[in-house]
Parts: sequence; structure tokens; C-alpha cells
Amino acid sequence: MSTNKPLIGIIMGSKSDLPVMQDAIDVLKHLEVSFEVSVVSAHRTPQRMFDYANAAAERGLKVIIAGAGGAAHLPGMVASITHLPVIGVPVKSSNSIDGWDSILSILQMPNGIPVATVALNAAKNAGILAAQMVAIADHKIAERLIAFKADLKEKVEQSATEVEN
Ligand code: RP5
Repeated sequence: MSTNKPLIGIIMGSKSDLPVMQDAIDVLKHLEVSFEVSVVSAHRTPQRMFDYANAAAERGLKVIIAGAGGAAHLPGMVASITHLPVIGVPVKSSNSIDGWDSILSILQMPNGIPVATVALNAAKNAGILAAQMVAIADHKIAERLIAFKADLKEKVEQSATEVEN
């Protein structure tokens, strides 16, 4: 799946991660930020992972969102290859020890190779963060993010009114 001239690359270790990663896709569609989606496995397709990360900046991508579960090495390995910012999404896989394996594999990076790690299964926040990064140089995306936040505020104020009255 890909939109016109993608700015954000969404990758995941397995097709089984897609139900979680779909939240990133949905929020980027909502914010009208172009993206592409691929399955790239650090362990099962290491050469494909290397080629993807190595070519990402040259192809025009600005941010990579990488989701993986279990021994979740994909975000960190991609971050080791490209200079682009990488946002890691720890995915709670079915045989996972409550997702801690995914979280710690992505979070505990060595000095020099950061991965911006969101909460377990928090692909929506990864999408929003990626949009915020590209909005630094794109005022139209920035305006849509401001509207997105205003909508969140409105919803909380509405629920506060409902609870209080
Ligand atoms: C990881 O192993 C994937 O990111 C996925 O979260 C997990 C399970 O993959 P499958 O066995 O379902 O392909 O590499």
C-alpha cells in the first residue's frame, strides 16, 4: 500500500502486525500525510531490511515507523542503517510475555542509535508523532495537526460537561 510520493515509511516485521499498525495508517490518512506500507523482517529478510533502510532517505522518506513484536529488532536495526528518525512500535504478539519482550527490545537502544519508542501497540501515536516531525517543514500538515488537537480538546470538554451536569 502506498500514497503519492510517500513521506513516511511504515514497516512491520510480519503481516500479523498489521491489525496494530493499521492505526498508524488510519491517522496518517486522516492527517493527509503521504505514506507507504511494507512487511520487512529483521530476522527472516535481513537483506530486504538493509536495502529498505539504506535507500529510504534517497527515495524521499522523512520518517520511518517500524513495528515489531517478540525479539523486536527491526526498529533498532533500521535506525542503525539510516540517518532518518525511526519511531518504534512494540507489538504485543500472541506468544509474548505481556509485551515486555517487544517493549524492551525496542526501547533499550545503545548510545548513538535512538529509536523513539511509543507505548505497547500505540501505532496511532507513532503516526501522530511522524506527522509532527514532517510538519516542522510543512505548514499545511501543521495546520491539520492543530485542528486534530483542537478536536481532541473539544471531545474532552464535551465529556466533562456530560459528567459534571
Ligand atoms: C515478529 O514476530 C513480528 O514483528 C511479529 O510481531 C512476531 C510474530 O510474527 P509471525 O510469526 O506472526 O509472522 O518478528
